[in-house]
Amino acid sequence: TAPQLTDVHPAWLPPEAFRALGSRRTVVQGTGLLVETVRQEVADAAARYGGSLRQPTTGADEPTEPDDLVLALTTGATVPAGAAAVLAELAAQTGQLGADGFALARRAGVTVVLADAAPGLLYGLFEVVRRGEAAFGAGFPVERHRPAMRLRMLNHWDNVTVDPVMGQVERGYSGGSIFWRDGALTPELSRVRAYGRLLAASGVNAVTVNNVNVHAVEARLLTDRLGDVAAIADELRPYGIRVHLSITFAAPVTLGGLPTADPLDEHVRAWWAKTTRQVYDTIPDFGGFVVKADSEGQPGPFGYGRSHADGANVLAEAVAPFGGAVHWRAFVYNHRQDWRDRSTDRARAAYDHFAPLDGQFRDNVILQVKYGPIDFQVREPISPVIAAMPATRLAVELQVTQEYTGQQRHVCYLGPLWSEVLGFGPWGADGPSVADVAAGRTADVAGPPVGGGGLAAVSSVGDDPFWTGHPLAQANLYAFGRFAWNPRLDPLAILDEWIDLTFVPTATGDPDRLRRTLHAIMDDSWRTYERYTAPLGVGFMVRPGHHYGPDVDGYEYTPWGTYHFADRDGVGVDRTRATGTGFTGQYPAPWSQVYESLDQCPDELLLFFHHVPYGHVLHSGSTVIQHIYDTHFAGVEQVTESRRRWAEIVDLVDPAVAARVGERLDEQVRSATEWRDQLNTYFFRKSGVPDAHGRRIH
Ligand code: BDP
Repeated sequence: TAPQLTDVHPAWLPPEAFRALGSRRTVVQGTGLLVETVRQEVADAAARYGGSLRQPTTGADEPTEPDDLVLALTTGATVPAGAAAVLAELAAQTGQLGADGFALARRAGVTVVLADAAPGLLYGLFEVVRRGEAAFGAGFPVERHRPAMRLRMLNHWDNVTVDPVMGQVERGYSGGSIFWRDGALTPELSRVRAYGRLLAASGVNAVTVNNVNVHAVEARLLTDRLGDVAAIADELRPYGIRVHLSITFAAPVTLGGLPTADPLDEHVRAWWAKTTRQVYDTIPDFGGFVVKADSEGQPGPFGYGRSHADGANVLAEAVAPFGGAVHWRAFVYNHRQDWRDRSTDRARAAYDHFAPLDGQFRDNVILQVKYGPIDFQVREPISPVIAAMPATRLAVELQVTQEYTGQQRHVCYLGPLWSEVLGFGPWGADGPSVADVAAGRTADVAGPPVGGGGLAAVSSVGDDPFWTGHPLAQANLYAFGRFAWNPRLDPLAILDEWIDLTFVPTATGDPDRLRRTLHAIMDDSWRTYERYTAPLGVGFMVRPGHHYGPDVDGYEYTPWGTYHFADRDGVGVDRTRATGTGFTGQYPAPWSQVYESLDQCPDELLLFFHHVPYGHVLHSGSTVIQHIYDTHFAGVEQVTESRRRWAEIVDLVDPAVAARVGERLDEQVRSATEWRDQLNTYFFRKSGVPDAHGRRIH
């Protein structure tokens, strides 16, 4: 049964979102767990809105009254009458629907969803829900829908126990873990089921249930606490979501009692093989492992003088017989560097470590690469690793949890950022895009086909009643799933989808006003956030440790490798080949040249690639210093305007949602003002250049 939760506020997909579907006559044909999920969804909606769910008959399948909606597997002996013509049309077309794909059409007053496999039927159902009445209006020809990415994964950075420094969810801003409570499996498994439903409705099909920084208790999820993982898998399976685990590379030592975790040691290989077999005995559809190795204190193959290919391959060999995958993260860098040594550059690290290993990973290793070379900043160039490993399956990693983008206290809709990232052409605008690499469709480029690892992201969900802390942050979770399904979608159309599916218009009130205003608050909120925080791609300037709020020099004299190099004359990181760290040389043409060149480098990335004087004139015509002042004043004005707009629609939303959003907007105004004042003051004092408009800066 689809959980009807009363103690949490619905995210997208409250019952009203099913009104159009639920008031129709529907037949669902097929068998299996996910088909039963579809049937149950339809039955619940029909019970609420007066429609009906017909059981298909065998043989001559003629309903007494015609169906409005047919959901059927193409593999059945017969399809319900209303779908026959669509099936014939589909059969005449080329190309498979695949396990997750579906065909959707409306003909002769019948809406038809056909799928070759049950997951496709479930995704088709949610597409019908998304369209609402439009799915039952004018007829339309057969549309074929297939996800661009085979793997659409959320990584939870959840700890089973509460970490004294990080809390329970590392970089979590939505309360405790949705999976774990008080050191044990959560008693609220219905909530896990409801979460799976939300994810399926946006297209996600995989999760990891624990933090990539694996502590002692969490390590045991692989062995004696595997039953807890199986229980989560049982809740998510009806919605087509496979469970994965983050594991520690040291497990053969810490859990297995072996003297070494050397990936080339026979006993270590045997231990991984045996342990993995037990996992699959317990969870036959287990997805695989996610590994953070030799990074920020996690153990890895370097400790044994082995390469990351050696490390990943031993695990890949263990999961291969079961069809599993190893997600090996490329986020590897030295976090204990000498900040006085300008020759080291953290941006270079992932490429330096991994590009030479191209071609050495087993087929079922997916190298998971953060979209930028540093760490989920509000603005970064694309990681050069994405273009550097044609013989490796790459996945691109995004951050849905808003660690560096306002921590779910600020409205920051990330759809436009991700759209830019996914649409970017690492080999130039005419070549394949980042999304093509993740989807594995670059066969048109010279050389072997690359990529195909899919899209992964760090999750933002916790046990908070609004799921994501800030109710409007749900839009990011939804958008992630939609982009993993189709990276070409318009981020603002996704935003409207989310608004319509979440704030379903009531009979009273003015739905357009609500939608228009929410859209206006959210559509440009990522760029607004960028305006009042670190300028022109330079990144960081956040408070050390928790990363919330401004601290311009917070990381400047630390070993973490995240510097801005501001002095009395200028600011920015020289990453050129000519005079800097040489990072620009990691890009193929044309970007290596574009980024190297002070004239061609895009404004928004200028300080990522170049150290320039404050008087340097941007393409926009403004100087760097004046740009800093102007954007920081503008950013705060925009946030203030958003808060004013929210006050206008507050009567149209649930009072609890209204209270939570209102309180967060107040905090956003306060925080943005603090960012503005600290940044402007800092750069005014460093440069001595007054604001051209005479605004007050201390
Ligand atoms: C950084 C986070 C840290 C994570 C790390 C990672 O600050 O908590 O452990 O990323 O991705 O952004 O492993």
